[in-house]
Amino acid sequence: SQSSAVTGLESMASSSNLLPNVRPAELLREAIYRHIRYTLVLRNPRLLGPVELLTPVSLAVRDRIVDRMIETEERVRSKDSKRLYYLSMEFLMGRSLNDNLHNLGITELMREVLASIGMSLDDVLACELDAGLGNGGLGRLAACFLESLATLGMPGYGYGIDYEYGLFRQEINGGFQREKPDRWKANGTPFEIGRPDRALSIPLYGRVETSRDNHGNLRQIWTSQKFVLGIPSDMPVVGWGGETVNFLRLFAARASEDFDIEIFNRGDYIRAVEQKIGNENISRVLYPSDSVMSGKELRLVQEYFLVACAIGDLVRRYDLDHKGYEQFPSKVAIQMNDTHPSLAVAELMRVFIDEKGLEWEQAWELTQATCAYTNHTLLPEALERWSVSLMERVLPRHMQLIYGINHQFLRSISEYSFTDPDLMRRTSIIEEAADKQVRMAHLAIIGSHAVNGVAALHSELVKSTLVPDFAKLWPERFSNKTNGVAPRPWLHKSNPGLAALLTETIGERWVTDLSLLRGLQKFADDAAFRAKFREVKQHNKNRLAKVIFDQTGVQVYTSSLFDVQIKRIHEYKRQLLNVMRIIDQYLQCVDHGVEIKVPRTFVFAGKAAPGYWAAKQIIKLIHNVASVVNSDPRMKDRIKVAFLPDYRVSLAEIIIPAADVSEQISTAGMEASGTGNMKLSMNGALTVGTYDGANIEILEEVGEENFYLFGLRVEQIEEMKRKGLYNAQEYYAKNERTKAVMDSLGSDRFSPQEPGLFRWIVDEILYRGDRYFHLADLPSYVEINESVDEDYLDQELWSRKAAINVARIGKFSSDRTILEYARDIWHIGPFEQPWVPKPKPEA
Ligand code: B1N
Repeated sequence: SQSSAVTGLESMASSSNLLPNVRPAELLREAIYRHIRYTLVLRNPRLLGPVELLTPVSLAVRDRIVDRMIETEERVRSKDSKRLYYLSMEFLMGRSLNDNLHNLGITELMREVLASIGMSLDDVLACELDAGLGNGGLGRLAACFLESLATLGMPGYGYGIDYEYGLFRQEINGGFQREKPDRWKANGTPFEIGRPDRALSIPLYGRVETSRDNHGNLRQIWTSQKFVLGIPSDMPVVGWGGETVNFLRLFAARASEDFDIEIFNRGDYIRAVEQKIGNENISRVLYPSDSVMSGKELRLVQEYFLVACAIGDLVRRYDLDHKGYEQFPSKVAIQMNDTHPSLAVAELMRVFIDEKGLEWEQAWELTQATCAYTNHTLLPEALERWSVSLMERVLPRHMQLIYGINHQFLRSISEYSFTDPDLMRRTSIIEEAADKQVRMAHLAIIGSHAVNGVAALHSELVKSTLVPDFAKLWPERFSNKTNGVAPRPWLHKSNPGLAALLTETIGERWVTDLSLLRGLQKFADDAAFRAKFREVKQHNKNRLAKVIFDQTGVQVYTSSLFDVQIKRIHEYKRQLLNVMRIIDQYLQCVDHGVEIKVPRTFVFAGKAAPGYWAAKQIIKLIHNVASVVNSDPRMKDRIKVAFLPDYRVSLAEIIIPAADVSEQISTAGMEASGTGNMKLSMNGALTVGTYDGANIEILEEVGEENFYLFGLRVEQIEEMKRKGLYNAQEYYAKNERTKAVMDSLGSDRFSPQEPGLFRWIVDEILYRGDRYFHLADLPSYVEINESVDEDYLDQELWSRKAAINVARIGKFSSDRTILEYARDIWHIGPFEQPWVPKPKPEA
């Protein structure tokens, strides 16, 4: 692009002492050569392969980014701007080099430079391992938010953990998932800038003593703690055009000299060193479940480690330029990404009271005005609760503060006890049970001035079903912030064909103002435009077909409809429903001679939590169905099923642009938002979806004639649950095809060599209540797919619908989401960036 190419050029001129009229390509090549020689100490650049070139190429790019990062920091600091800190246990950043080149606008320049030394840029990019420091949607949302913050020129920073091992690598063995450690740092991490000088010492364990301070007041002193060091590294986050470069600060745990002085003093040197090593485990590995809380002590310690590092760091930064804390909430906003960092509430109180000497009332006012909380799930098994006894041992001072917060809260609502004597029990932070628990969502809500859900329906359900008491007490605190995805990585970069077509049709400004895609609307009726649109899709499908063949050996037809379901494997996301529909089509074809009119390629990808047995069995089922269907000559190759292993950001970037149909089929009320749904529609896939999460809003935007809606609504599901009306056996008995599908699972038709393997599915659905309503939704799912087939046969009709999806998807840019958070919750402003739209007044 014109503007970004200029930016790239300037960037290099400003970071180099060479004359500005030296060609940028030469400057860049010189920088790479310098790193090959002086950083890697290698002699002959031309003998290096793509893996060896990745580091020097990345470092040459990083040098240019660093200048912008320093500049950005000077700008924020000189204006004393309010900063937003996004606290998250997960950031799914994916590959950095490509993203950074792209946002700097120097991808083509780098391609040229590498070509001149006989190297392919794409080969080098492909060598980078993903930074997979997250499980799925929640972690990727955090990454998209950082990209949007930088693109919008806002002072917003991520704080996270520098996991040595990210989410496990998934291998498939005989159709079963095997987990392998993800050594993502194995080839170095050129985009992590170490900041050992900013290390922090984090206290853990110990006990609380009461003593008197100089004024004779009682003070609680946390003593005899153990200490671990938090060592920060910064990952630069480059905004579009490179004007603003923010950072994600990740902390690694290192043993501190004085972790447990007593053991050293006792002279037990070996045991002391062992202890030290043990404490470096805090940042060793990401917990691999996104739906069940683990309850393990190490996870609690991780959560506190993140919170204490982040708050220690941001308070230190605040202290550099400010006296006193009155101004704190007008200079600092803290966003808690789910409850995982909700100890921030207690930690801020501890810092204000114990370290800064503030009184309780003022500390509380500042804490509440600073913190805000986003809820991402209603699933009861994912809601965090920590046992009081564990918290008392690991964080005794925090437990005491939480009791104080709870006491003050319960007193404040005591007036309502006359009319609602149960209110205190329901809203208390402490759940009174045999083993007392701390309800982290209650702590987060009470300690925040703003609480939000991630899609309209979800935010309503938060208020009506998750925490109705809090919603009634403080209605003004609750709001919705529908999720979004960043269009630079998920459209402009990953789908260059479509991006070029969009730009040639409506100009380039859509990249930073996605609502402008509306301008495409009229071209959906233009046959020449649709032909080009189809050509782009075909190109992307050809590319995916090669990847499928390389990864799985399955040969797919590039002219078939590509139907994709890519997301974590979970019963509520209902990959099983998808498989049942495939089985139905297969049985209809081979047992009843029903012709399959539209050939389809079913693409699955996703990881199962290692401890989630049912999810792992579903992966096995997909493989077994694939092997039966793919090899049955009676199918005449009309259906192919492929499971792509090791789903991750860089694989999503290849699958999404190639999709014709996007499967978003969760049980209504269970998917908080979804974000893959947005990425797929943005890339011209049509959604087959339930009335759930952000699907509802996508449907509202694209229009029901451009969306394949099916299935029960939340209200229907809630009513059936309430009245005990749902009986899967009735659906089984009254629907022939449903019965045939279930029977095939019970009769080993897809597990001839493994008798009984899928009997559990029959048990779960027919005899254990079918918690996810598979059988209720199967017939309407089958039916809607017949409409899909019919429409796909008319390629002009289909591409019109697909183009309209792209034209009307603008709402789901994370730029829009971030502008709403900034306006309603954070109250941070952008620096002047030419493209930043004025925030729309609230409706
Ligand atoms: O967060 C995404 C949403 O789009 C998805 O609908 C939602 O399922 C996802 C515990 C989670 N909710 N909760 C988690 C992740 C890790 C963990 O340890 C829970 N992830 C979501 C973004 O809003």
